[in-house]
Amino acid sequence: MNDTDAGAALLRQFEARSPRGLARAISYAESGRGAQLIRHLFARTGRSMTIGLTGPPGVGKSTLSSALVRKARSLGKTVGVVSVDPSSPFSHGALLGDRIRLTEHFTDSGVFIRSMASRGHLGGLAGATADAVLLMDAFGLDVILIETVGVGQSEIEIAELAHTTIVALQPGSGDSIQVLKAGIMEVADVFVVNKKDHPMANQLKREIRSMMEMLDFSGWVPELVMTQATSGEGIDELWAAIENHVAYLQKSGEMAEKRLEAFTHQVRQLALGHLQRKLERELRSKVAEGIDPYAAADRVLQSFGVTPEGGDEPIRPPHVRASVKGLM
Ligand SMILES: Nc1nc2c(ncn2[C@@H]2O[C@H](COP(=O)(O)OP(=O)(O)OP(=O)(O)O)[C@@H](O)[C@H]2O)c(=O)[nH]1
Ligand SMILES: [Mg+2]
Repeated sequence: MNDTDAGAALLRQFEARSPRGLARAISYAESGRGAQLIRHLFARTGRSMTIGLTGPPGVGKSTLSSALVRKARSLGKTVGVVSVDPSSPFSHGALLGDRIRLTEHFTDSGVFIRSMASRGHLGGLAGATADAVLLMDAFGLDVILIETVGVGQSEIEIAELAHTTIVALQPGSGDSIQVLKAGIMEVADVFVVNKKDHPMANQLKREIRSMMEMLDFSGWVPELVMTQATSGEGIDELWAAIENHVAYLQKSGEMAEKRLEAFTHQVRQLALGHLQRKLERELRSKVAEGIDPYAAADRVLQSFGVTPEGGDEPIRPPHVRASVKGLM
């Protein structure tokens, strides 16, 4: 069977709303062969509510995911969960943990769970994840949850993909300082202090509150919710916070911007992936010539047909929604 036949069979399976079809479609996309499929299905996307859930290792993301899935199911919504491990492609420890926390949903046909590593995809972590989200959306799932461990860049990417970004933190871990340093503060739509059964939980809540006072938010001000994911405490409040944010996005007209942002993000990642490959080839052939780095860069760019641009305007990333008071 050649690739086109396989693609057509896959599309039929997908259209028959077979979960296996969705699973195979995501595998296809994951191995960098998703373009044709996405082209076919893209017109059907744009209906799902997309929630990003990020935070440090062990904070309780998967336990929270599982509780959120339960909540969404109780409201009759179908759910897709994508858990992304942006760390080593060879370590599946986190993914294994994710699956264990989600086992209660495995037999529910209204829940589709997918773990993925992101190696090999043209658009990196975001590329593979963005494709999975598009496919789940086209498949007709109502809610899509993207879980990713926060290791710097990944939460920023999630914030660009998701409509609502939840940042989970845990007491007694110095998490609030970490958040401040990594610039995660500015991407959170909802903060969750999980493990509220921990004695330091209230202190963390106060720390986040005072960090928030240092920021100017344009529009939405992040909500802060305390949860105990293991018992389900606070999950109703967390769901309400998500719904409040979605309602805000719809009312303010920012939902359209969000969708465009996610779209642009994926296009940027794809284009950058192509450019980077081309660049690597050019670098190999142009660099070892004993010229200065600026001249070498100019030459590389010329071979792209690009005239180097001047200017020292800072590039403001689109996901940044808040600024530090008194700084900007
Ligand atoms: N005490 C307490 N423990 C919790 C709570 N929520 C989760 N845990 C425990 O914390 C541990 C980690 O939970 P996970 O849900 O796997 O955390 P995670 O953030 O998905 O972890 P990684 O995917 O490995 O980054 C597990 O042993 C959970 O049972 C909570 O509210 N209170
Ligand atoms: Mg997990």
